[in-house]
Amino acid sequence: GPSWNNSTLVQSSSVVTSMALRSTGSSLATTTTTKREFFTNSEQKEVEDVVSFYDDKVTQYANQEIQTVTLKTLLGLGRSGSSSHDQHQQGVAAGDLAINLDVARYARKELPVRLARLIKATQKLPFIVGTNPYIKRVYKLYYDSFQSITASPEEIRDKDDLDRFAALLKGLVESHADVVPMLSQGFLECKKYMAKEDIKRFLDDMIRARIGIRLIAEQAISLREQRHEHETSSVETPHDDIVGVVHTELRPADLIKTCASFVQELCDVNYGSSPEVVINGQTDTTFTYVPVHLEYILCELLKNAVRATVEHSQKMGRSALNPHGNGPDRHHPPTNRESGNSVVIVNQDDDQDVTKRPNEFGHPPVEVTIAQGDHEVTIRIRDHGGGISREDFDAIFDYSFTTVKNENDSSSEGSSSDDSPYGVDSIFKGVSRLAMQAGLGGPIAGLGFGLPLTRIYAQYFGGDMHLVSLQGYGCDVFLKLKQIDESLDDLQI
Ligand code: ADP
Ligand code: K
Ligand code: MG
Repeated sequence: GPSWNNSTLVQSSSVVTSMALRSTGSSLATTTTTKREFFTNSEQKEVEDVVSFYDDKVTQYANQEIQTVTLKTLLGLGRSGSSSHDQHQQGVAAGDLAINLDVARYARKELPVRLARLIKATQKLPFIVGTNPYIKRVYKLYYDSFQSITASPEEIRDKDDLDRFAALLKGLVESHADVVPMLSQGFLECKKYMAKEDIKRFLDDMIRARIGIRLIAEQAISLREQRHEHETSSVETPHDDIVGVVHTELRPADLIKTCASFVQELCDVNYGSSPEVVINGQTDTTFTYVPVHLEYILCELLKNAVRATVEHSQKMGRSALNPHGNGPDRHHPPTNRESGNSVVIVNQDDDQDVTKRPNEFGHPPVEVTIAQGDHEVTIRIRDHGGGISREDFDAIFDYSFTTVKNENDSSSEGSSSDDSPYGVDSIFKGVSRLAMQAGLGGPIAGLGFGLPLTRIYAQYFGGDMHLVSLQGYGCDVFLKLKQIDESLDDLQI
């Protein structure tokens, strides 16, 4: 394919630095350029040939077919015999080493292939995009992970081998924690070098691949951890309802509550106040799902909802002193609460409508409604944050689109560019700095990745997500999640 952006003349020292990094995965240096020299296309081709020599191993792996696995097999439920429920009870309760070894061996064989494909896909980005420090860091992470796994023993024969391999995977998964903010910042800086649709295609593919890679790795890690827990506990295993990455008795209300508290705190830090979150509907619902996926989705959607609510309050002039402001909500009586914010669960029979009353800060609550269908669970996240303007609406699912103002937006045209297009300084500026400092969960908004990522996660197991904007009033987000235990045989990882 067209590896490099043909129309772009590239600075030579950037080329060499970048090539070295790409081929050896050696330590990440930012592109420092002292003088300008340019490569022609044919010279670029020569460099490319040199690189391909070093990349032989990656190529060899990338050319292998991906071996998808059903979720059932990945969870170690694929062995013949009793029903899948009994199977996973047995699998976990017995700490079945054979099953765990199967999963680990599969991971050992499959992960390098999938990582190699990600590496190749990243190499095919327009050359100038590949020189971006953030993209390079992501590239290096994948390259290093590929190297570590392929350098680890191929055979996984016993418990010790398995433990060693799982520990390796655990370290790798942790090292990848910041990939999403890095990709976000990288592509924000590169948006003038690539068509929007190409960025979207690349990131959609990359993120889907990443979800698969993580599921495989986390499953290998978690089966081992559960076995350890079981071995050390003298009584019945406490985690019959957890099969590695999957939880068979997941209570959305509990997870919503945890995420809401976390997001409220984030909101308090950013804005000095936050709305209540009311959880209602079928709050006793439990279903089978991957908790980390649902947690990610809920946090992103709640962050959007609380941010819209608080910013809309500010716009309407609602405040602690004037909770009803001059906006359309003035007829609502204030909530009669003692102090601070809370998460309230309203039973479905409770007719007391707390879902619209502003708290003492003037923020109407965010309402999260749980509905249990026959084959799916639907979660509706409703805010009174003013909705989305028509101009913005078509863009909200684009990567990096955000209405958060970033004064250091390095993607703006006409920025001084006497050296590299990505000043070394840009690493320490803007949104990304916030993202890195905020740690888990990142900033409340500003990466522009929340909605597109959330939809990919929702769709990964056959669910979906829709956002409806009532402009001037608020948003409803409908999250439909399939009962994944009904389609374990069909879900391909
Ligand atoms: P970010 O939150 O980082 O800006 P997202 O992809 O999560 O990125 O959202 C993109 C944009 O969509 C937001 O910047 C905001 O303008 C708009 N948006 C998303 N959810 C809501 C909501 N519930 N109410 C109003 N606007 C929203
Ligand atoms: K977006
Ligand atoms: Mg968001």
